[in-house]
Amino acid sequence: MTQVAWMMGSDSDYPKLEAGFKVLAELGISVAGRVLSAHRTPEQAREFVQNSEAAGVKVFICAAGMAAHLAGAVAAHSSRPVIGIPVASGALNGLDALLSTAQMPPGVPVATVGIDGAVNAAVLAAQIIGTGDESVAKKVVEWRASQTAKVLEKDKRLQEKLKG
Ligand code: RP5
Repeated sequence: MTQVAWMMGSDSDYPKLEAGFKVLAELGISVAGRVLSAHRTPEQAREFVQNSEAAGVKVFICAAGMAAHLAGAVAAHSSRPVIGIPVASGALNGLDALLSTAQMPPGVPVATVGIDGAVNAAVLAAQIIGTGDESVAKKVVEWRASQTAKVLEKDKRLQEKLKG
């Protein structure tokens, strides 16, 4: 069963998202990825959201650039949590997408991560799923510990360099 439905406004967004897909795979979370646009394929996007929700998807992740209304449109059609990723593209390089994604009307939240924040979106989705699934919660803790180990390793390398 698909746990996360990850929509993006264009296939040109995917390179910015790939690292997040990798994190979900590391955490053993099943994901369906689709190119669907709030403006260019509104009917297909709505249909996908409704079918995904009926099939038991737990969290939606929506990534889009420019006037990024995909996450908001999905939130309007679903009662599942929606995580929005503003993608840096176009003349304003993501600031437009950040404001369009984050600034939702009261009652229809989109949990917005930073510009191009695909990894954080994946971790947040896993944390949400982990509230009802102990094995996912445990994997998130292990993944965070591996991040800690990586940073400590970087510190060690710097200390060695500084020693000369
Ligand atoms: C947005 O417009 C997409 O999410 C993408 O960030 C941007 C450019 O889309 P393409 O012209 O590459 O399809 O809707």
